[in-house]
Amino acid sequence: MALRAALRNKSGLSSLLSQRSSCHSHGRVCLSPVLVAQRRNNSTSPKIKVDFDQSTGVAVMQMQSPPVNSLSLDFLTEFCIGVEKLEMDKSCRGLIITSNQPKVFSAGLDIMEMYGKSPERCGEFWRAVQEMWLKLYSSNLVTIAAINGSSPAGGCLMSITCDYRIMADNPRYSIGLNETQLGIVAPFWFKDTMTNTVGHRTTEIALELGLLYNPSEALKIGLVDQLVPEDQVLTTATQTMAKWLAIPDHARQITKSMMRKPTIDKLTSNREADIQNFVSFITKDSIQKSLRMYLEMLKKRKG
Ligand code: CO8
Repeated sequence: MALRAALRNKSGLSSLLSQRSSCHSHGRVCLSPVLVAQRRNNSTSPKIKVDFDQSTGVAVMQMQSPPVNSLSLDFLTEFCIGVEKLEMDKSCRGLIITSNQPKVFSAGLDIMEMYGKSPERCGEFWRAVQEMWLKLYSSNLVTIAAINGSSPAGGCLMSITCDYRIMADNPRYSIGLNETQLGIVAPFWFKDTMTNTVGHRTTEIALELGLLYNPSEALKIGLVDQLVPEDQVLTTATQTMAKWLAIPDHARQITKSMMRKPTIDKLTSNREADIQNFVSFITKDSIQKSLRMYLEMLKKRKG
């Protein structure tokens, strides 16, 4: 698949999309007919729905991959392409990420992508996870996570790459990096993103114990910025976005980059080694066994 091939390629999606979708003339980006059509309309792909309001410059991206928006390779590929398209559209300034699945923002990485797969496939998957993080953490857009359900592990990672987090005030929902509970280890860039959000000591405790926080606890430690009633998550995100967009883009973008660049550089300069680490770790028999037990536990809990 061409899109997956783009993720496999070190230059990532940027080159593919720039070849496919834009040309440069007199210093201005001109979009291909496909993108021009999408500027006016909402674009829908199977796992992601994007509503872009050109009058406000704000796009709402709804994750719609039942049952729990788990981050599979296909999901991540679509997601990255969606973000990249918005990033390339000069009229887009803000992105709100939310879920249209009941009770769940995202269940994190699709465990089935890490269980019983070949090393090659695991490597391809991990590159896509890295790509998602790089796209979001380095995005020039204002990014707001409208967390309208549980958000464990990779779902939490996705949330903490955003500039601001608004969560539904429902004690049944939880958020956190719970990797150790699965017998796996949050990679250094998950850890760094969490540390940048809530500080070193809180991250140390959270990661060692694989803690999942309810919304009040998450607010208390600064893992989310605001709690609102469930039916107000999206409207609050839209109102908050307007405040962020009142700041001149260039000043905000340079500030964001100043804050995040060292963390981003750490992964970009170690990307291949990080993929190798992931593949050799996840394909170990003992880790596969832990994942199997966790999957069984998920099924039993359901029953
Ligand atoms: N991947 C794949 N399938 C999943 C996942 C997942 N992450 N989460 C849930 N499912 C499946 C369930 O098994 C179930 O399948 P089925 O219908 O076939 O039985 C279905 O989705 C629905 O799940 P639930 O019935 O549990 O749905 P609920 O609405 O009751 O609960 C939750 C939703 C809270 C999201 C719950 O499903 C849950 O806790 N899921 C597990 C979340 C989790 O622990 N994710 C961790 C993924 S690992 C990760 O993101 C980072 C890994 C970093 C790797 C580092 C290695 C070096």
